[in-house]
Amino acid sequence: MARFILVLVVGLALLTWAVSGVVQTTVREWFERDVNSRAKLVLTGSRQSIADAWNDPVTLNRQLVSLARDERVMGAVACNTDLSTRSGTQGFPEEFNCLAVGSRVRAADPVVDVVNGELHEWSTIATLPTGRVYVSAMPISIQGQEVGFAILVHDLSYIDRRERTAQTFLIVVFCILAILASGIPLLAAKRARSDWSLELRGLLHGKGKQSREFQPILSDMRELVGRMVNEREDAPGQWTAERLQQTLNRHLHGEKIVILANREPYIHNHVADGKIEVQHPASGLVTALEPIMRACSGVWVAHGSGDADRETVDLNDHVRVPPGEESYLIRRVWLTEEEQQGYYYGFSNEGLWPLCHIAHTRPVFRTADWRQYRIVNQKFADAVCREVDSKDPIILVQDYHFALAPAMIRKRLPEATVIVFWHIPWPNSERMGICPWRNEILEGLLGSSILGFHTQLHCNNFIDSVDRYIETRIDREHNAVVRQGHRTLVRPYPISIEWPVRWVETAPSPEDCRAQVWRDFGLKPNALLGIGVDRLDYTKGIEERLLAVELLLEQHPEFRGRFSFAQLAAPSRTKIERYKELNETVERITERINTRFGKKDYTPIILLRSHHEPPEVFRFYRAADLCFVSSLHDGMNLVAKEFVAARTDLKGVLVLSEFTGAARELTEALIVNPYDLESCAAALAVALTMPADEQQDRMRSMRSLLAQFNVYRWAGKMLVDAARLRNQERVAGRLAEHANAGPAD
Ligand code: ADQ
Repeated sequence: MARFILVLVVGLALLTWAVSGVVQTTVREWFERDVNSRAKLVLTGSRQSIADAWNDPVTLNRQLVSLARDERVMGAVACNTDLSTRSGTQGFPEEFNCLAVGSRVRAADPVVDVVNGELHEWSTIATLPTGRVYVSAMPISIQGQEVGFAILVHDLSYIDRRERTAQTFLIVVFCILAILASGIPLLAAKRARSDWSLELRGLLHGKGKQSREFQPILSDMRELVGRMVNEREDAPGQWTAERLQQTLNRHLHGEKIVILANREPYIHNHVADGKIEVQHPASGLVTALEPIMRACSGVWVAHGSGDADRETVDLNDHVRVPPGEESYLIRRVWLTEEEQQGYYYGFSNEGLWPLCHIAHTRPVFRTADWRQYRIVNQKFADAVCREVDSKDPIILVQDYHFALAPAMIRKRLPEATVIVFWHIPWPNSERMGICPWRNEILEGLLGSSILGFHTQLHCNNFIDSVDRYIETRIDREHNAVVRQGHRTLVRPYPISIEWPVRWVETAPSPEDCRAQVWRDFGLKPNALLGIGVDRLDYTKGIEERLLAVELLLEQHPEFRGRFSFAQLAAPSRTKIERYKELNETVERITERINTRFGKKDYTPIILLRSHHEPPEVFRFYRAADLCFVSSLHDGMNLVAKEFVAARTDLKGVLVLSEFTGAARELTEALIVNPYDLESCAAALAVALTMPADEQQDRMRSMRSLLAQFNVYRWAGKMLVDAARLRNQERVAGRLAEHANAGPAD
């Protein structure tokens, strides 16, 4: 619009300039012609009376005065043939006296018409200090004898004045036109815009009639708004707890978030002397989600698994956490032994967990476990629905324990935004086919609005499984699945850790941590320490890790007596046979290596089979020379990220399995295949001899990545996608209402 108006105004200015030139010339020519003919007329008309009065000076002067009475005539004069002045009016310009004009009147080649005799009619336009004048002269004859001539001087300054008036007039007209030309379109556009925005606003609020022309605009607007939201949220800068909170307020109006997860973030257990202690469970899911809950508040619905959990809840089974801070609620759900056995140990951890991880443990599917899994999913879904405070809440469902809950929640709350995050890998469709209840699992998950995985590969595997086993429409362009009119977006959201990590903020310096650990384990001053931190789980490749350490000591005698590897192994799922076996195997391998290479003052493998609270875990991270993550298959693996976060001193080397999601991001780690023991031992040797500046370079690069790609960004991306989806659904709902209300006029 601005450009159009500019072009219009410049065009008008040029036009006015051209027109004013033409007008000026034309006006001048008109007036000059007019004066010329008037002068002729006057002189011709008065020629006889001047001739009659020629010899009577008084009458002659009166004649001349009467000629000069016209306000445009400056003066008149009568001249003798000898060019002397016979009579004249006052104020006659001296420049055109009889002598000056006479030479022209007598000229052989006069400018104007020639009459008989010696004298000629003559006229010219001249410029005096007072302005332009028109001078005309005409011979006077008495009875055919030339006796002299008369001169008349016309004032032409009025022509200039009129020219200027005409120009001023034109400029005024131009200004008016320019104002009208720019103002009218502006007013019209403003009016139209206000009408449009009123209509559009009405439409978005579900009021008024929808014009047909709005249909394409609305869809464009939706896309544009989506893009703007994206761009805004993709804006550079670090994601923090505050930014996440602001995002929630801006896009979701600070709505209460409800998280459903099997594991609770704070477990109350009895300890000695009847006291109750709070424990932070060893769980990647809890590590990631707890900072989100502290930032956003809301309710975390989970299994109350601590032996003092019942004593610490209120009448609604709520407890406020974190202790001392109390920014959100845990809603504990109680499970019977039978339910826990079937749902948690059975279907979740003997069925789905090995199904989703390529770790060579055969999945076990029992009908009784499946029944409990369904019952417990319903129990948790009901608990979630009781915690919400609107008909369209935001519910974050976590992990493979709750594959059925999304559809159950949607049945009771059709307008809820259900975001599911699957923390473990999703197998390929062929492998998924092993599960006898694969269709129910897939249908349950498709109750969600957004389904997140760590990687695009897992998203693809999920979509392929849906494609292969159930009746749906797959929208590959938008990575979405549409089933019975409901749409589920399938998206990768690589999980991470908080940044900065609170346990690092409060930890002693790396030197102090090293000194403490060295003291605790009686390590020699020149000792080297490797660290592994895991739940005792067969997917983590702990056996392979210990075997690689054994091979290192075998192949590199220089590290014997010097290099120790501390494995922090939190007991996990201990009721399951495979985990018991793993525990025994790890113990056996440890004993063998320690017997083989250990000495009185040297223990190669330090096996710490217990849960460690985060400050202790971070003390080990900060003390170690290397951290070895050797998972056979891992959705992400947060231990790798925690180790990098802990190394504020830029020291230490990460040796990382290529089968973790983390290996895609932490590319400056030494990436290994845990099945290839030789290369793992070689990587350990490289790590233990890596120059300090190379360690720093690698650490710096990984730390800057984690600072950006932290868990607030992970949650922020999901919540922004959820907000966009909610907007789109609202607009789509209104469009559908309008469509149902009949065609627009
Ligand atoms: P997990 O399998 O639990 O997580 P991981 O991501 O490594 O694995 O997280 C483990 C967490 O438990 C870390 O915070 C670690 O500090 C803590 N931990 C481990 N051993 C401990 C011990 N002995 N004592 C105390 N704490 C201990 C699942 C998936 C992962 C995914 C996460 C998050 O299997 O692939 O990264 O969820 O999505």
